[in-house]
Amino acid sequence: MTNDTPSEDTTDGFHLLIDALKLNGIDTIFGLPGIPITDLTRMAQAEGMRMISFRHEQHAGNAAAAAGFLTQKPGICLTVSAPGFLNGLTALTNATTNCFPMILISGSSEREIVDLQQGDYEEMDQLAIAKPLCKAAFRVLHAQDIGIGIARAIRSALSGRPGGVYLDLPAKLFAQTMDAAAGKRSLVKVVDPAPRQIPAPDAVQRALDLLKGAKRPLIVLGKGAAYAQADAEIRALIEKSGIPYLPMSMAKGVLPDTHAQSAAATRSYVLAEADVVMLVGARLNWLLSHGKGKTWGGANADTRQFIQIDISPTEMDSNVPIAAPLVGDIGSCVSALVAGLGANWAKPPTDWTNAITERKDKNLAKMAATLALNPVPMNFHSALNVIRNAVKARPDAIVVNEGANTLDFTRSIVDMYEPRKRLDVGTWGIMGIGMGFAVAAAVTTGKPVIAIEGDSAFGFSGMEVETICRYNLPVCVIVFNNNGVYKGTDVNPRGGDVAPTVFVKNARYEMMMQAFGGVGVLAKTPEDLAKALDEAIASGKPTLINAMIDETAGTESGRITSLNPQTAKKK
Ligand code: ADP
Ligand code: TZD
Repeated sequence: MTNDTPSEDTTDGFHLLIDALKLNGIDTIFGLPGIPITDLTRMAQAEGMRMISFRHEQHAGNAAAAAGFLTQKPGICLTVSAPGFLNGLTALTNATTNCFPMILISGSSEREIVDLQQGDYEEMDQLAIAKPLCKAAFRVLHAQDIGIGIARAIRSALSGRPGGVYLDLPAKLFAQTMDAAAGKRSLVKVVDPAPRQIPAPDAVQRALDLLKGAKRPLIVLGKGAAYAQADAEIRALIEKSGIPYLPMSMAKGVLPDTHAQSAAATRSYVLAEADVVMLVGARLNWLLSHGKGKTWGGANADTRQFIQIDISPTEMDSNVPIAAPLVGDIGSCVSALVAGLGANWAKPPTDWTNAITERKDKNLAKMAATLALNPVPMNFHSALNVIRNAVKARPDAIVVNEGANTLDFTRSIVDMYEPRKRLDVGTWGIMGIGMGFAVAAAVTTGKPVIAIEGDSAFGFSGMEVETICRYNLPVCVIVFNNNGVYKGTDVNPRGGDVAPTVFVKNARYEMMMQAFGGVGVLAKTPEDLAKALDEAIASGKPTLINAMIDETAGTESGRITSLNPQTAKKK
């Protein structure tokens, strides 16, 4: 092996990396060029890969994570060393937290200098820093190991519980050359990167027995169920069993939200009253109040039993005892349950399903009345009513959603009709995923994307509207502009600076899109919003609609006010 320029008979680290990705069906890289990976980005493009360049690595990383969730192939994020790596790391860790497969590939400085801390350009021991923050981390030092390095990264990201993987590639590696034929032989096409995990028959039977005895059963679908792409099996389980179900945020659309068995419109009732709850790709974390406390109170609080389907055995008993753990991949577990229901399966008692339907109808009627109002200025409901209708007309559109009130209201008002069409702040409730997720959704699916953004949330990734314009992506960003974080009415009691949650009033966000050649529209009424959104979806042009929302609408932290220390103290 030498460091000569490759000739016809030789290859180099750059090309081995590109060939290894392509061999594994990866055709897109999200990243940001610079030393030592600038040439890599050029060569990837020259070799026919899609190279999507961002303005900040965190958004490239978020794009890779969303691509991973949508496609079941690890999304690739490529960054420079130290600062670029750190910018990408938040996205890698967020992906790991959400169980999305991605690989962060960062160039790094010379090992000899880094390890002696002699002050190299962008010096940092990146591998050590990444390790505790992701699912797995590897470094490749020799060109002939690139094939194996990529294979290990792909398998680590996809197998078992999916997650983020870090791959450290020192600058020297890229220029190393080796014999082309040997290089080709060194590449690995990963066979069956996410092997099915068949549940044990006795575990299936235990779950079925519990379901059979239930008087008030409930199924909770989480984003693992969306990721698993077992849509037909899940529908069969819900419909054959007749059990009401609740979709977690990103599981909306696995079955259409308008499905008769959806209990989403009466969430608190079913959580409090269910006697047997089956979790399908959903963790009993804070988003489900840890499976205990007031949310899960009600008549069956002390006797409620849980069935949990998850690929990760250690998820069981994480918060409350799991009476029937079903460890395996969702497709296999759900098929086994459907097969076990048999011909004589008795649907749940009608006093339970009727009680749910009754409450649901009442709540939906109440919501319809609120949505029909047309207050001036526009509020969350009247604006979201427009988007609700737009998504109904284009169920293939992908909704990206972040903010506090903007998130909570969108989740409950905008129905989803197809699986994996909703991407949001996920397990951490992180702000800043908006434009990265939107770019990935557009690039990987080609479908229209509607990004529904609080004005604070939008600010975290707003510069990427240039990226959206540069690649001419069919993304319509709707900024819910209420002049601040949560709302725009806080006042500094001492005068002087504005309050910490307040922004420039009536900011003209639409001009940011205009600055890069996209369409920008100021919308003060639902009619303005509907017209602009229809045009954006029909034209596919990058669009930003600045939706002016009543600055007094909304509550502190949206629906999680109770997590604020001051509020918690008062309780
Ligand atoms: P939500 O936030 O929607 O409630 P979570 O992210 O908490 O969902 O839970 C997703 C769960 O799905 C994780 O525990 C993960 O291990 C699991 N999971 C992901 N993919 C699969 C799969 N293919 N089969 C089984 N479980 C899966
Ligand atoms: N920083 C990061 C990375 N993630 C966060 N979740 C926060 C800060 C705190 N935070 C929230 O939890 S929501 C939110 C912040 C700053 C913004 C809410 O304001 P908004 O939405 O304008 O986006 P609404 O609709 O006006 O409430």
